[in-house]
Amino acid sequence: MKLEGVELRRVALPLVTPFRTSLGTQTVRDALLVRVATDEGEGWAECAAEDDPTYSPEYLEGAADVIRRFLVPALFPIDLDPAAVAPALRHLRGHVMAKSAVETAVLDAWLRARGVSLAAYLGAVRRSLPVGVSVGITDTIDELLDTVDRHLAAGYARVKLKIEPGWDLEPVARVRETFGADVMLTVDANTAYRPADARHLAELDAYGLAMIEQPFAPDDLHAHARLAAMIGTPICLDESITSARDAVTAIRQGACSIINIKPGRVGGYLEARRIHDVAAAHGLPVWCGGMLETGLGRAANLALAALPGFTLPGDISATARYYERDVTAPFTLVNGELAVPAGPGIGVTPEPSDLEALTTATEWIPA
Ligand code: OSB
Ligand code: MG
Repeated sequence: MKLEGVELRRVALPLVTPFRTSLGTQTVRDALLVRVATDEGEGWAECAAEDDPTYSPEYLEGAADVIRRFLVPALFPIDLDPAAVAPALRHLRGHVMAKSAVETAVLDAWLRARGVSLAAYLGAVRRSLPVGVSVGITDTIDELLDTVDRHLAAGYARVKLKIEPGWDLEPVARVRETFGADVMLTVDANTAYRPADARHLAELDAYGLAMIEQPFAPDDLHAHARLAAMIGTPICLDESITSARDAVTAIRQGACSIINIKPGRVGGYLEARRIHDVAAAHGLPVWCGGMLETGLGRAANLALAALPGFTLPGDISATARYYERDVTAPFTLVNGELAVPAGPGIGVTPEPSDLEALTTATEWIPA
């Protein structure tokens, strides 16, 4: 397969409610979409990078620049197949989110041309999945309880509360006390704590959490391992894991017993599958994280989350939890589950009128 050109498209999707985490507040998802044109047809993907380099060192304009300036030119000369993309980009350091978007668009085009779904290609074993919801920090506990109540009524199988110093024990206690012991509840700190907070975090043990996600800095595996040794709640890593090698290192150090796999954060769906495989080999459960994806990223994440080791519900919520209008047809919960797209490639394509309405800029990178 030969690459003929790449379109980069900026879209802006207003969120139905602001999403506040320890990293900041988001009201709009500005996303970068990638469309590859090849001699065998086209493919789509979305880049996980956000406007600002807060969750990750990558950011949207930087991702667009590295794709335009380095990634696409490195792919023009080669005979493309999904497994050839990462090796062709290996001499370029970092930029895993940009690389993931390009690889996924190639994967979509290649699978589409062969009539194979991403789910089948990756080794999916389920056709629909129970999913979770990530709940931002709110101004009041009452507002949090209302939000959680709505999500549980909608059928979500797991609720994740964003926490930060000053918004942790009390909201968690109130949610647990209000909704009972049977709700699968987790927390995500997005690196907001310091190692000296370990004793405070250990108090979360009282609330039967299924995990605490990424309390400390991405590069501080040691602090996570020390916390793991002093609390009963399982530690899950998100920001710390950017490759299968990172995953093995973290597991060996005892820094986590669960991994949040986000394809963008690890360089793509093929590396994501490798992390799934090494986690399974070590007996660790994994789940699919989210980056407030549009329907393009959501479709692909559902395919990944249908692999057998994804035994915990992912941050893959219904479209209505994020957006009133998306670039694809909406994903809806049916009996608390989302269907895994079964069509060729990622299984969805943008709806032309929605795509046009949400687009803020486009750019064509010719061969
Ligand atoms: O830490 O998991 C995170 C969104 C943006 C950046 C980081 C994270 C998140 C979420 C939302 O928690 C997950 C979703 O897409 O529903
Ligand atoms: Mg997280």
